[in-house]
Amino acid sequence: MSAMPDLQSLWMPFTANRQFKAAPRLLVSAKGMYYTDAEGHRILDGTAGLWCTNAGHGRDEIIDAVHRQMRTLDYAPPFQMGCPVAFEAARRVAALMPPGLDRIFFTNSGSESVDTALKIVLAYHRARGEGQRTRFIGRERGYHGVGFGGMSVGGIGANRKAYAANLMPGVDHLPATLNVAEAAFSRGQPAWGAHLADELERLLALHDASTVAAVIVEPMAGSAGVIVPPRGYLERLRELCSRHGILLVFDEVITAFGRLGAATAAERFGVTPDLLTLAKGINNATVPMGAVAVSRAIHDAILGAAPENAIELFHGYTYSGHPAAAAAAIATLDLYAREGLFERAARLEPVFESAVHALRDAPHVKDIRNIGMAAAVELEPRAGQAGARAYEAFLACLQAGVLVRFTGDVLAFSPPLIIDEEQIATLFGTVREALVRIR
Ligand code: PXG
Repeated sequence: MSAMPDLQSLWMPFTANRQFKAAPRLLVSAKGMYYTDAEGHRILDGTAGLWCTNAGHGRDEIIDAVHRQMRTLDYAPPFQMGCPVAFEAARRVAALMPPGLDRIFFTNSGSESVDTALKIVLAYHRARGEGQRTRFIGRERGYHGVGFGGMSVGGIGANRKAYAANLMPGVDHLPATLNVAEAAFSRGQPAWGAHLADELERLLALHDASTVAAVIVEPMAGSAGVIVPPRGYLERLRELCSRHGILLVFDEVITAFGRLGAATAAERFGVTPDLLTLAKGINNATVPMGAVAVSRAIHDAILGAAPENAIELFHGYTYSGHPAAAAAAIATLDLYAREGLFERAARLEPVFESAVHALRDAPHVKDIRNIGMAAAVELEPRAGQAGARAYEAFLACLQAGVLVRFTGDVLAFSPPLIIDEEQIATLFGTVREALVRIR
């Protein structure tokens, strides 16, 4: 039992602050698959924090690497100076990316990665004399973080509403691919929905393809509740982008580093984008870090267009490639490889899939979706109280010692990749009991 801190000063992000502070939920320590809360209860982590601690919590190898790095070099300016650990981290990240995407720009979060990717896209077209390509196409229900760029290409109404007048201009959106009427209870990629990629052709006709800079999508939409790409959908987007000289950006902040049983969703789905955004699992969330993996052709075009000895891209962060974050990334990628965690996720996927789909006959369940070590259970909203059921189910699970994520009336699951079969059974068994208990 730890003392309750004064809760007033901290304005919590994406949180119902008043509701939370009236009945706080505090996590005070973590190890492996478990958190410990302020009352000393052990809580099974069904969400890998926020889809990020893919190797589990409190990994000594990562902590020790950060500690050693901090004692050696705490900070070095990343503009016009460098430190070896950042270069090594970039080399290691590049080695996991799809062929060709081997130039790595470091950021500190997924939001910064997205805004960085959008800026690189614009700089690239301009470098090639195609400065008229300024439009971006995102997708409804997409989440690309909270910067003005990412929010603008994002498609979650609640995240945009208060800022609507100041969103980035020149953005349009593809329709979301979720369709419960057509594809409820799909296992893995739905068979229905590839034709939705053809909506891109409609948008290209409307805006003229020559004005479009890039299409950005999450290969699997995480925040919106695990929306899995229909079979053939990403392939079709790739084909249309290539045909029209438009860059394709995959936002892999959630999907990279094993979540889908491979280093990237691009690898899993066999579709290679031109840029790929990263964060979260890049260093097990030990220290804030994000990155953009960029095709060498784009990198070289931007560098080649600048005068000799000039800065080629006017962009970067004080903490780009921060030594602590970079050391954590190297140690994390070592751990992923040593423990074969991406392969482990692929191997456990059928177990995870069966366990979540076993909830099909549980009360309130409207749809179940899954791929890799990610799954969502969508609930029928209670009449006049949208979101209440998922929130109550979340609380009931927490009470029973299991952390799940909820958004709207969707429960989402994305455990650390070290989860075992027994813990998978506990996770979904607890969810069933919670669904039985709520009304
Ligand atoms: N892109 C994607 C695809 C994301 O999932 C971001 C960008 C932004 O990353 P940062 O590091 O700026 O937060 C994300 C973040 C959830 C949840 O429960 C998802 C995210 C963050 C918080 C909660 O779905 N994804």
